[in-house]
Amino acid sequence: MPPTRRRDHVMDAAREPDPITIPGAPAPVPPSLEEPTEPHKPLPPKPDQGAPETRTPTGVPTDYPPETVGQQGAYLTTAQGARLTDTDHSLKAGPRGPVLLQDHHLREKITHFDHERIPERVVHARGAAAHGVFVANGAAESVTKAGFLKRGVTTPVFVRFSTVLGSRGSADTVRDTRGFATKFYTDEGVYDLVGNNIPVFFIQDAIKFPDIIHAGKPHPDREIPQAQSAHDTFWDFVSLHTEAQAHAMWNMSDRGIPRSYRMMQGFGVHTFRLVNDAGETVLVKFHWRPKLGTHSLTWEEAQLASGKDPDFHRRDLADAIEAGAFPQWDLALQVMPDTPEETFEGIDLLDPTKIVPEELAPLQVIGTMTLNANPTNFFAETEQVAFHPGHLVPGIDVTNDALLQGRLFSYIDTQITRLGGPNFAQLPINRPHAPINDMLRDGMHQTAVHAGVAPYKPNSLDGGCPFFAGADEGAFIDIPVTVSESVKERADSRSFDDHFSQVTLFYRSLTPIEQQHVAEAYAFELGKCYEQAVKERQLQALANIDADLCATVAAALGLPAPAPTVEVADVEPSPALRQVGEQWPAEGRVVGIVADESTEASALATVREGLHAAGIVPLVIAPHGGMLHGIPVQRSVQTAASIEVDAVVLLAPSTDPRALRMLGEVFRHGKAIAASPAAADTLEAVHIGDAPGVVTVEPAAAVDELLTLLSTHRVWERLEALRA
Ligand code: HDE
Repeated sequence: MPPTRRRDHVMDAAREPDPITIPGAPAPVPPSLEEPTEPHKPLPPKPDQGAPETRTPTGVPTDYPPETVGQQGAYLTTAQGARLTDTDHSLKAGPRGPVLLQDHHLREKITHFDHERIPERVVHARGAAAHGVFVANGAAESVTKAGFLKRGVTTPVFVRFSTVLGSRGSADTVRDTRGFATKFYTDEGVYDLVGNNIPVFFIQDAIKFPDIIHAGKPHPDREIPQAQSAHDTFWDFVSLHTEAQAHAMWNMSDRGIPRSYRMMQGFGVHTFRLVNDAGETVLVKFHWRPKLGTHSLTWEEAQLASGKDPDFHRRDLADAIEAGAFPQWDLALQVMPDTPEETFEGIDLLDPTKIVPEELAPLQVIGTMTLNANPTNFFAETEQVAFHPGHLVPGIDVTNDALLQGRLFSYIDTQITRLGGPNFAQLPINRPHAPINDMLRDGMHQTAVHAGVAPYKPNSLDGGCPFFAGADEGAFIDIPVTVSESVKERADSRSFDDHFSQVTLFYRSLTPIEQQHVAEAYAFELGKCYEQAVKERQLQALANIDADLCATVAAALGLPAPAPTVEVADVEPSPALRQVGEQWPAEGRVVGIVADESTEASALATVREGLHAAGIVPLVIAPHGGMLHGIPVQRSVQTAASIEVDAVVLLAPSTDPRALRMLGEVFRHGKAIAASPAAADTLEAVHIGDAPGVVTVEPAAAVDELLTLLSTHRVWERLEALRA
């Protein structure tokens, strides 16, 4: 090719070209490419639609790389970045003509929408999550080499709470176990503690998981009932399969209907093995202890909430974090010696239907977790997060618990379907905060651009990289546990055969009002069953647990109470299992302030500010929305519900039946009520004036009175009196 032509070509390209002209066409107007300075901010919610008022600025910035930010630039574009002028009209052959197939924007928009849903989790489908931090106090350093448990180390976390049985759209307050899954983004890789709010499980071996879940899920013919255990197939299974009795009893207790995710304990359930720098091992159980205490709803509240606010727990968590009332949990260990038998005080530590009472192995706090930021996007974070009990870090290892061993297989398997391929660890929420250099390649939704030619080992072409780490470089080394010489068989050890003694222990450890709730729950659930044989078989199981409980439930069902078929165990109660009796901070609770135009502005302001100062979220309730004395009204009598509040301050008299119904419910559910003298007549009108936990006080003293009453969560005395 002649060199002169090439030079000419280069010179031509550098010169500003003449614009193309179209003969006869009007001169084109150049489009403005100037960016708007700011995208429009979303409109603020109306006062009665918004979350309770924010006290402190919320949230830590999430630690995602910039390329993961969903929106870049201010203009609406296609997925390929072409700017758009219109997204409301399809491209048509004239305003009344047919839509043209060539409309790429239309096809892209609808096609993407058609594929917006992914399969929900087969269990734990309904959940809510938050970001936070875990700060270790160093107490665990003697038993584990895990770096994130060293004194003062701060680790980002993401926690997802869930129900087990219901679908993604089911109600939050159903009677069920709650998931409590925590992802620690440690410097040594991700550690997942995938636990529940109940310390025992239904089954002793993972091979039975499909059976218990099929039994608990809606009946396969009509697909009802949703998110409930009150039906024949569930009780059919647990009455036949008596190892499930322990977990079923915990579900029937108040633990099955938590007041809030913020007020739930969490348990690792299985026994884990820890190893320290010296190679010494211990067996441990993990416990999360909420700083706010462990509290529950009443069954009537739970049922009301399912209708009035199916998002009750999800809203509660998000509102509290937005209001700056950051929930906190201590992480604690029960530490047991690692003996060849793997038992402690006669309790088989490989049996996940058993607890170790705290009186035998006390909880030792090893750090504190604070949840301080709501997710930015529910789908990207809460829905796409993928936990796995096999995500371990050096210093923490599994045991031979057959339930745990099966879980180690299940989670990654289900996530490949749910998240559409094997690369979900690259999603921002799942990405470890430690450097990644694996040899996993390609696959659906691969977003990494891997360099090099040798994703195999050994290799010479990539210089032998990646290299193996030794223990000194922080490698995860499986603890060299001796495997006993055994024959291959499908069997459990004999110690797994005791299905009742710990159920008796749990029941006998509860206070009378808690025991009453248990009996009522069985009566409700079995009362919803149709099959006589199922009810009778479950009564037989109750007879083996506690004769009084069995008699109460049998009487409620109108059936005779059977005699036990195994000797009822003589057990030492564990007071640590009770939820009633202790005092807890009231921080993060919600208190309704009922006021109207007759309320003195100063009284409203005093109570509201006093509650704020005590860390309580005030909810102003008035006959109308909008503003009252310059303060935003968060609920009108139409939108207010008793289930939303832990206590009420009545600053205005009322004859509105909706307000009175709410007051009646608050009273029936054992919640504290403080009325100003101006509102005292209303208490008299609904006959609740002189009951325990109902006080008439000047507004200035109302908050102090409530703080005392709220510290026990409910006015138990009143609940007991109402039951008597
Ligand atoms: Fe799970 N469990 N599980 N589980 N589990 C799942 O994993 C499974 C068990 C728990 O918020 C699934 O990604 C088997 C015990 C929580 O994303 C699945 C067995 C405990 C969550 C699965 C168990 C749990 C799950 C469904 C019997 C408490 C929600 C979607 C051996 C210690 C995590 C998914 C989240 C989720 C399997 C028993 C806790 C199917 C086979 C015991 C908190 O993989």
